[in-house]
Amino acid sequence: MLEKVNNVDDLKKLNSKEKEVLAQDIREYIIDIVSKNGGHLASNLGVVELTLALESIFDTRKDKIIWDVGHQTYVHKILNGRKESLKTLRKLNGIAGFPKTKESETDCFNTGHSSTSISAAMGMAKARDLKKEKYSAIAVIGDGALTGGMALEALNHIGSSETNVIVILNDNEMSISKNIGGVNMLLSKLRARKTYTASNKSGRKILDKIPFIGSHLIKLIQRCKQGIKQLIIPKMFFEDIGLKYLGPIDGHNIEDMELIFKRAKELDEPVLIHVLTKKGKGYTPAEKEPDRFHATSPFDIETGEPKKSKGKDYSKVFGDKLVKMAEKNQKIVAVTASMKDGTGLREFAKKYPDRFFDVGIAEQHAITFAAGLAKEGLIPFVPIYSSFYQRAYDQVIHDVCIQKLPVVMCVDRSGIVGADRRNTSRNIRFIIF
Ligand SMILES: Cc1ncc(C[n+]2csc(CCOP(=O)(O)OP(=O)(O)O)c2C)c(N)n1
Repeated sequence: MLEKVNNVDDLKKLNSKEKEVLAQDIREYIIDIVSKNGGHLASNLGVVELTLALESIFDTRKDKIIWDVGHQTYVHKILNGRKESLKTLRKLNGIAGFPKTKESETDCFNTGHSSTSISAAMGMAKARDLKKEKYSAIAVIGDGALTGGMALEALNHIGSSETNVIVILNDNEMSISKNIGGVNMLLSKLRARKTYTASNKSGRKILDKIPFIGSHLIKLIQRCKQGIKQLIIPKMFFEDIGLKYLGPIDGHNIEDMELIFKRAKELDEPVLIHVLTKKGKGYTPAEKEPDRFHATSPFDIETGEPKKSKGKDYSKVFGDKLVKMAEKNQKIVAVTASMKDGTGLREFAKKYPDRFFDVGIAEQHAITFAAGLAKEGLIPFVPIYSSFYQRAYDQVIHDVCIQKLPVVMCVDRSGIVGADRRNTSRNIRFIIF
């Protein structure tokens, strides 16, 4: 099927069964490439059906789909003119691993740093309305990225705007590691609800046809449902801050998603569609260890084992040393912004769970939180990749440096990174505080 599909027009001609076959082909294609070149695997496998449904209902040549972080856009690239060039992923002068406006008009906004998509979609929607144009503005954001302050700031703005912006929450219960925090607690209550399916909708159609009684019955059921919702999810959060909540919906059922996307497209208000997906879907090693397969080096498809065993890198040296120092000094604590593994803190978290804090994708909060810890006599270590430290410049200066607080800022990935070197100005950066 993938041989027949070269662009979104080919996709739009397929029926549901054919799209399912295509989804399988795309998975195999991505696994094959990433096993050879390395790349972001688990997140891409999780959004195959979601991407097919989105690109079937919307038109990326006109509508604006902004993928948060953007590490999960391989399927989008395959459908939008870059099927062959995906083979050059992580190669010198090869295709970018993230959306790039320079690469295609269908990549409508560059992403990379988390939690920006809702703000950008809101900006595009407002521009559309002012210019009296017609297109949809859609942010696709993961449950991990939703923990970032910017995403919450944008939701706050959208809620009072009456602007048609569609937020698709791609909820796989994972950031890079297991997602944590209050937002995750809220989502787990919503996940527990019955999923919205095409058959729910057809049930409604049948009721609709019964004259008089039908509409009354629907209203009654809706009132009861609302009552139950309020009981289970106090105040409904998203609806209370002004977004229509649709879902949860099975993110691997293309037909169901297409129905709900069509509905959202017609609404004249901000909508949040809660889509449930499985990270690593369709490749057993990645389903079992989605964190290891979030971003991977080349691996053996049969076993899932890396082709080259990983040597001791700077993060490992740092992590081991910190564990040793923490044995001797009880005041040492560690803070991460959703990067426990990448920054070498796995051992520390295991050994000292009470002294380890994963605050979500929240670099700004991480630094000021560490400032609070330091002010009260603890010694916080905060390892953050150099690129993401940018998020917290203000907190570093205003909350830590000016008050001369002993927060230990550990900046890694501040150099030229091998496989990612093309186009990645974000990797060539030195931070001196
Ligand atoms: C500001 C910032 N901090 C950290 C990261 C590193 N990072 C990349 S993806 C990711 C997890 C994203 O989780 P989620 O949004 O749920 O997407 P998923 O991969 O689960 O689909 C993190 C922490 C980042 N891209 N930006």
